[in-house]
Amino acid sequence: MMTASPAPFEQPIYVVRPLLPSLPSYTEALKGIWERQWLTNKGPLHDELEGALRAHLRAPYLSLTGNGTTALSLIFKALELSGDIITTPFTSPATPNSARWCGLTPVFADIDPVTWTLDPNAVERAITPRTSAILGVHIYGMPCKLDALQTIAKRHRLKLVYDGAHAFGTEIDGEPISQFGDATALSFHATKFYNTGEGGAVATPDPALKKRIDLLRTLGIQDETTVALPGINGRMNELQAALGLANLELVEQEYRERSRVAEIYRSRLKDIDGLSVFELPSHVRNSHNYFVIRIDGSGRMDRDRLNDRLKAFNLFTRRYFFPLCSEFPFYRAMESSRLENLKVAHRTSREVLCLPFYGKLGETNARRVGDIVEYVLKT
Ligand code: T4K
Repeated sequence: MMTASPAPFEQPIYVVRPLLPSLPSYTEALKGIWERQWLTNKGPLHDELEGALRAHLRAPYLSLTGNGTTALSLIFKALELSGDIITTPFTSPATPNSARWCGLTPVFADIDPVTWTLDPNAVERAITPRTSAILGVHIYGMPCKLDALQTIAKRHRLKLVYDGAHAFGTEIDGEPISQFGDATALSFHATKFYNTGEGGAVATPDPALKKRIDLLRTLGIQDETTVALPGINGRMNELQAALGLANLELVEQEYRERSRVAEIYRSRLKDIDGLSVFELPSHVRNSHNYFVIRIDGSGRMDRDRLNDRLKAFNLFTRRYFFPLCSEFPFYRAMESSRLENLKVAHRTSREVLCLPFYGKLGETNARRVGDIVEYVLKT
């Protein structure tokens, strides 16, 4: 057992740092943009990235968007959803808020205690004649219960949408996650495993839906005089696409580095009372977007105290996702937000903590993080 206090980090260590190409390689890519003077509206880099990501993710069809929230909104509009959409409260505000923004009512259902994704039984209980869709979240890259949700959606003639913001590169038995359901939204925000600064995409197995998304993301403009749909501006621009192309070259190395950090965390944190690591099943390829631990209260310290005490070591962990979306003032009063309805989600949101997780953290710093977490929890 460690007794001497580990030294704090000299610089703040954040939960994530964005993947970035070298500045010279990015400025090289910018030269072409300057020469062409073509900044947005389906420029050549946009189209190149769309094709490259489709191939990389083995997505049947893929449309780039300005961010993940817009990707979700475009899906809801393209599917012409109305009424209620059943979703999880254990997620980013982006998930229910994008639905609400599109005139839908998010109805919260509880999560499964092991996968922390939507519990299919809870979903089925929440279905009413007002329900038009199910919105599952592959939280931390953990796939939703795909077969069960598909069966329910089919039985009740509902659309099935996935929020795959954390699931870049997630595969199940070698099958890419982006082919399931009617459509999957991806986020390429700076804090995601793969980023374009701000950015996102819609992946779908349906070519007709891809066509509608493409039209909706560009204000519905078909040609100079035809506006076919009441769309919005959901585009990605050329500067983002250039960053995306450069970052795509780096994802394999980033994945290896994050795998190494994850191994170090696992071995450093395995014998601490009350701490467990959130693990994905072996048939799932981890997206390595977050490294999540659970502090279940059986040890010496609760999650919030740990999160606070780590700050003294210049370590800034995050409580994704606390509070639950159902606790937000504008959702709190809904019937589905009642605590009795969301017991598993409520407990989970009070026990999870995301540790710093990015390739540049490096092995030495990962060991230091492990030492500090162990020290704080054991003293
Ligand atoms: N669905 C799910 C399940 C999501 O998690 C998200 C986004 C979405 C949908 C929507 O996708 P987008 O529309 O965003 O594409 C962050 C992100 O803003 C948000 O994208 C993300 N989820 C959410 C989980 O996390 P914050 O408020 O925690 O970010 P912030 O600014 O506190 O950053 C966290 C840490 O990252 C900082 O302490 C330092 C580091 N950082 C951050 C930025 C922005 C950097 O080092 N560089 C940066 O540029 O929300």
